Formats: sequence, structure tokens, C-alpha cells
Amino acid sequence: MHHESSIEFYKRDGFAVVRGLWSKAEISTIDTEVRHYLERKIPDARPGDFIYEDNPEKSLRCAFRLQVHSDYFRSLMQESRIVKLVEQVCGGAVVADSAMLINKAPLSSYEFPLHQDNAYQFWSPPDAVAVTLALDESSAESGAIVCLAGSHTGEIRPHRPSGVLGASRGLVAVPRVDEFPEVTLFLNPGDVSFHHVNVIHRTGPNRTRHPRRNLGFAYHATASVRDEQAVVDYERALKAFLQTAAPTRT
Ligand SMILES: O=C(O)CCC(=O)C(=O)O
Repeated sequence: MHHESSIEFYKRDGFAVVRGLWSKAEISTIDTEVRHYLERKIPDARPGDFIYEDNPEKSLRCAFRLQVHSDYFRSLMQESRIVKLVEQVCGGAVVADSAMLINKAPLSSYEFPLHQDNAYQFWSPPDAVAVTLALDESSAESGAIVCLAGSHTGEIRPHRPSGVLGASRGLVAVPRVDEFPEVTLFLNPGDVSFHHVNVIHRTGPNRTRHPRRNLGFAYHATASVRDEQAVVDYERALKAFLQTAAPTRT
């Protein structure tokens, strides 16, 4: 594996992919842990920790804050394989913040519109990274992440509430097509992608008959600070949105 070239790629484009960081056997263990997590009752779950599709099956869309509810996923988020890579791209020590599961159920139509993660994470300087560990195949048909190459070097652009449950904010104005090339992050189970918190990205619908599940982990450099007031304001707005819009599972 050529991690050095991934790091160069990340610095230039704002994202990179590392193939086969987890083996097939390890992914099968993680898969079992995900299933157990979703079957078990989480007594202290907060509204918004689980987001469901508004379909008859009420399929899972996102599970947030896995690190709070599960020792297993907290350890996975802190695994040295990922942390070392993140430290290399951030150029120093990092803190692991959160773990989530993002599911695109078979034939689910929801899209995450173009956005920058730092529009709701508020890190300054923006030395923070989102890591995606693929549990299933990500393709253009299954709703892979699409990044705009080089967009991480710009500022955070104006965002507005997206109306999409699980993907709270989207860009107000779509960048011109010639501004940044679009790159689809094709992933196989066990592959990892990492993207800068300022990189503009989106995901499409899943047009396949198979689930497309990713684990997402967030990290920030120890030297970065978060605008805590902005976080509080954002979370208040998000809570209000979830109360009006979120389908519940009975
Ligand atoms: O679908 C995914 O795995 C990633 C979605 C996304 O854009 C994000 O979490 O910021």
C-alpha cells in the first residue's frame, strides 16, 4: 500500500482512498457488530440518533453517535490504522470525535446534496477529516460519495437547511461545473476514503437492490478549536427540524 501517495493526493484534491485497509474477514466481523447494534435496544438514545426512511419498512438511514452507545465502535474509531493516516494528513496529533453508520437501503432515493462538513462542524483552522469505511460496494449506481477535487482549499460557502433527514445542510449555490472536477469515490468493502471538512461533496440515490452501508468517523487536529456557540445554535435548529420531520419507528 502506498500511503505516501494517498497523502499527497489528499493534500492536492482534499480526499483520498486507501484500498483494503480492512480485510474481508474483518469486514464480516464488523458487519455482525453492526447487526447486533441495530437489533439491541439503546436505552439512552436521543432523538436523532437513529434516522429512518419514510417507507413502509422504515429502513434505517443513519445511526449517529455510535461511539457513545458502543465500546466496539468507539474502539474502531480509535483504531491506529485510521488514526495514523489521519495524523499524517493533518500533520500532527488528532482527536477522534464521532462514529456513525450511513445506510442507503436498496432502491432508496434520498440524496445528500452538495455540502461541506465544516458548515456544521465549525473547526478553526479547518484541520479536520471525515473517514469512510465501506461495508458494501459504493458505485455511481449505489450512491457513492462524489467529491469536487480541490474544493477544500476554499472557504466555507453559504449553506441552508437541506430538508434531507440525516444531511442537514446543503450549498445555497452549486459551483460552476468548470470550477472543480467531480470525482466518484468507488469503494469496495474494506476500502477507506478520507475527505477534508472543507471539501464539497454529495451522494446520490441507491438504484441497486443491495444496501450501501458506510461507517463514518470524524477527527480533528488537536490544534483546531470549535466554535461552540455555533454548535449550540446548529443543534437547536437541527432538533427543531427533526421534531417536525422525522418518521419514527413504532
Ligand atoms: O453517504 C455517505 O457515506 C457520506 C455522506 C456524507 O456526505 C457525509 O456524511 O458528509
